[in-house]
Amino acid sequence: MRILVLNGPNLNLLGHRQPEIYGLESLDDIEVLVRNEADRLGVTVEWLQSNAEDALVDAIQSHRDWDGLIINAGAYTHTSIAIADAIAAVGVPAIEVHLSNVHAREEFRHHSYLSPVVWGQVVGFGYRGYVAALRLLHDRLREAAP
Ligand code: CA2
Repeated sequence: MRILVLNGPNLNLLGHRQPEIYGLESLDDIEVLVRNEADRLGVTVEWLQSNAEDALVDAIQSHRDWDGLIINAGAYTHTSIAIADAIAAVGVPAIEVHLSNVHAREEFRHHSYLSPVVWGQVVGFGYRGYVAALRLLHDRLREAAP
């Protein structure tokens, strides 16, 4: 099973600023935790971060034959029809992750263009949300095609 994990703009800054919102872990720390869980589950993970919307769209397109996608699109969550279209177009089952509880924050973070095209969201659990999303996607994909 191959799962792409995509991280959007500014997530490379994690661990350095606003730890009260996003936690103390860096994106590299989270990658290690996800890779450890992936090894346990026997899942191959590709891990990418980009600040550029087009690079995120390109990554989704070029992994069109992968089994699953975990995406924290950062602020593009709230703005990007292009990323939503790419997820819908490739048809790869996806889970949306947010470190913070976006629904408890500013109004503009309450809407996600991605939520209609993903299986579900994991929101507000910090780095644990990535690990949970990996387990959830793995379990549901195995259920769909054992
Ligand atoms: O909670 C999340 O995971 C978000 O996707 C993070 C985005 C934000 O725009 C979304 O509304 C919710 C922001 C990522 C920026 O990360 C930073 C990390 C450290 C310092 C500043 C920004």
